[in-house]
Amino acid sequence: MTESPGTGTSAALRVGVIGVGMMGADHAQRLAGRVGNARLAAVADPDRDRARELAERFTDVAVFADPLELISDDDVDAVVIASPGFVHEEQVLACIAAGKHALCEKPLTMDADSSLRLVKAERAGGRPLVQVGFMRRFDPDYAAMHAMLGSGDLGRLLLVHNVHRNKTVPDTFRSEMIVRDSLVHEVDVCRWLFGEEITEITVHSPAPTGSVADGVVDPQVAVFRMAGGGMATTEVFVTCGVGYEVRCEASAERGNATVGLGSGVFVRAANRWGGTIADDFRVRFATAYDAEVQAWVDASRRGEVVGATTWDGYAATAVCEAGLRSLETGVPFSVLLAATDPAGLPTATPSARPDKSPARSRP
Ligand code: ISE
Repeated sequence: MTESPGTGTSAALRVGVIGVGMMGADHAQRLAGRVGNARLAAVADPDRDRARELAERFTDVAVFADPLELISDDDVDAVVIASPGFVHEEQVLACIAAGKHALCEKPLTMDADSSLRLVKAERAGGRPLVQVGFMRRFDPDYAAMHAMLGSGDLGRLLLVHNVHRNKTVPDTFRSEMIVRDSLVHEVDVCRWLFGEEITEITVHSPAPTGSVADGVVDPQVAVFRMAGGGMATTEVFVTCGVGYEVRCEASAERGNATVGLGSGVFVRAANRWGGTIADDFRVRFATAYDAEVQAWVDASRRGEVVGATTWDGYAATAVCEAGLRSLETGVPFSVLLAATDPAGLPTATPSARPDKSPARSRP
């Protein structure tokens, strides 16, 4: 592409993907085959052999071992960051410094302070560049529920109940990851559905399943208090053994709505009666991921950001940080967000309890 994104050019956006694990490979595949106006131009991973292996599945894809080299490469217009969360800060900052659009997988970073640094860096740059990968916002059913609640037809939203179950996770998965990598999705869903910040979180530790290592708390039950007084509950159970089950039920003044009761074909055959459950999130949310990446490509070419912003990523990280303290201590923690900068870029959701101090939590 000879012109930079956002200048109305018709050339395809040349996208680099950082991280060639499950999610990076999935995004590479979608960029190479299913997303319009984009081209998979490069992949990067410290494990160069794995990066090469992925690149060889497509044509004309450059390979980098150093993600920062991919970001600064002149033949890369925009970047999908699917690396582990602890390297996101450095990579997102490099994208902002290079003026390149980024789609960063969740969590935005590992703690609220570093996420806030990204909010500030993006604002200092003067233009929105970063979308955070909260794909539920692009799932047709979640989007329809959001629109229905937004229309006001059901009255004021009072309660949300989420279920988030994974069939299984790698053995390395620990209690903290259930909060940071899994619950973080429902943190975003609740902020988005209520249009308010979460002001308090409690993470309860019920008796654990026998299928996890000693000391791992699975399942967990999280309770959020919203700025307007509403509440939300979430069961996260990452080794449920059944399949990838995600549900969200919203209870409003004049009705309720549920997403995730199952769809598709209902079968009676071979002693089986009913539908099927996807094994993992790449299948359940395939349509959402496609729509999310297409929306990101289209917005990047216009020089805009859609979906979750760095502020949303920061707020979600701050809630999870408080959630981790609650998980450790068993008591509720308040979420105090940094004040929004009135001179900065608009945020998608205003801070519920502005405080002059940086993001922090307290019991
Ligand atoms: C994973 O990282 C995801 O993002 C999935 O959506 C989530 O369901 C899973 O629990 C996480 O490990």
